[in-house]
Amino acid sequence: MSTSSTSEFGTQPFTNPHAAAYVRAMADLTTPDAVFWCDGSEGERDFLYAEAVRQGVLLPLNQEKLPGCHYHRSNPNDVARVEQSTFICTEMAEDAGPTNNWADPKAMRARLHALARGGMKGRTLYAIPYLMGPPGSPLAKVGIEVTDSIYVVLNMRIMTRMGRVALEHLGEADDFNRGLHCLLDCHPDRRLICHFPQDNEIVSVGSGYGGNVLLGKKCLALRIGSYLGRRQGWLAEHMLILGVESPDGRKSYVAAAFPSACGKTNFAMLIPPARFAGWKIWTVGDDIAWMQPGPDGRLWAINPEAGYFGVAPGTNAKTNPNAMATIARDTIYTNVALKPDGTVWWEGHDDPAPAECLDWQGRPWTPASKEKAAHPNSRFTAPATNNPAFAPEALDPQGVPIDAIIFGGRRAGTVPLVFEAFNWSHGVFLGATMGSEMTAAAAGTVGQVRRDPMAMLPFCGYNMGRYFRHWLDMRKRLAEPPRIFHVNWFRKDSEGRFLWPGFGENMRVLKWVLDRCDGRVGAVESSLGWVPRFEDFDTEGLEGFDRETFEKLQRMDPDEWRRDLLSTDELFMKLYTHLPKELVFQQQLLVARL
Ligand code: OXD
Ligand code: MN
Repeated sequence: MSTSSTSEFGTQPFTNPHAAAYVRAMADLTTPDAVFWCDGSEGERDFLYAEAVRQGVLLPLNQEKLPGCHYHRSNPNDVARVEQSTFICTEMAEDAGPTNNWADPKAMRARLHALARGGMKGRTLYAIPYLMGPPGSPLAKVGIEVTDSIYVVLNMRIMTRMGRVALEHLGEADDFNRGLHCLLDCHPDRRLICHFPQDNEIVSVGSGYGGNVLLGKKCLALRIGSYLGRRQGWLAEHMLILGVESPDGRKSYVAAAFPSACGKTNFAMLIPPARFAGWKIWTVGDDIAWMQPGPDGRLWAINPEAGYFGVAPGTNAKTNPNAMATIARDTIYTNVALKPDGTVWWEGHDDPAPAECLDWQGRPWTPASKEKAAHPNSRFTAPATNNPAFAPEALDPQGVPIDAIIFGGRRAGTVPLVFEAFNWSHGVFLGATMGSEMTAAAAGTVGQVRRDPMAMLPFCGYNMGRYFRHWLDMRKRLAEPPRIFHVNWFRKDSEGRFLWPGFGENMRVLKWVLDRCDGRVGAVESSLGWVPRFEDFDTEGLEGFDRETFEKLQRMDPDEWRRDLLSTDELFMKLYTHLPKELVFQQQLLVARL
């Protein structure tokens, strides 16, 4: 095994002895033909894109229409996160808790090493140093990912602060996440995404899908991050962060948790409707928030990521103009359709369906084809700084102070458009009991409602009961806690039509949320929480939206809620041994109010 000899790039081993020793140990295990030490430079980027094109991993797109953009097709069996193959490996099974797959660390490590042994023969090992969070942030964390996928390297370049900046942040320390990724033969039987939170280590084999292999994202920023957050007194959450600037120049910040593929990216990049002239939304992050109490007793948040790994289908100039501008350059498209002119298309694109193209599997496709041209979980990977609404505060090491937290699921029925928690522990209860219909972001039954506490069901790296306790305990360290809200953009009428237009119009909900935070409006007490009065809810310019529609959207049917509570009960029973009593009391109070 030699250091990469194909170019001047990739030849400089890391000077941090612990990082270099980890890479060498992984190379000894996986026996690649060469080791490529990434430094994150521009020259290296150009070299790696050329190399990925040469290998056929990426296809350059039409450089006039989509400058700097590339196209990738994954193995058709490898298109989403695989929750059934994702493990938390802790000494005690109860540390992983009943909502995670648990495995004994020694046995799992032996299994993984047997799979990875010699697994990079004939290939190049890329050693990627990366930083999650703005350089200099007290919350920022370093990871070293070792991978044999050049696609992973190029995606990590977009999604994280990759290269020297990470090694500089690390200095001489040994405090970094160790991550091994090995494609193997990409067979579902040999696909395992394993976390060793007690060792700050990740091993992912047998997949090339982003959520399984861009180890900084779900694996470090959420699963390992949530574990570290509990020990160190902070929160790692599946939340977007946005800034709302009012016409007088004041900025407020909101963090919002929605399950995967439920519109976090769209909400984070929202453009207010004409009615809100002078208002502006700024994107701090679209998927992950790391939050800790500041010296002022407020909750401060950073986005640990540097890019967006967004769902392509449904993205267009109406649903998300900022995303369309963001992905017009320097973007990697995965599993979308490829048009003859070297541009891309997906269901819900602005352009009409092409007369002919290649579908996400490379098969000829026409509008008469029965299957979709783009995979429902096809993705774009794009730099956050491309976003016209990118908030400069996203670069601030201290982050932004959060005024409101919003929880939301995708629910065709039962759940009103918006309501506010009575207090912090009621808000934690609302987050803990969130339900949502499953989407294509994970392998499973799309459309089935499941409890997805705080949108963290697939991402909480430890016992969910203890996670709720940690949330409740945070209150003691917050002199000025954010207010907590629950929203549902997806309620339908009896004919199956959406009752709420969503997208930019969600600004109206945001306005009510901020009016509540600033004490500008009252609210009505309901069984579920504080709800808006129609008079306080801005509907000006919202065509055809009247009091009756508002009431349908806000309707609360006690019978539907009692049915919903049965599935909350199921979750609570599952977590019984570690479930904080406060949440049981909150549930009893809700039952009493119903
Ligand atoms: C994502 C997800 O990719 O949640 O962000 O699956
Ligand atoms: Mn996500």
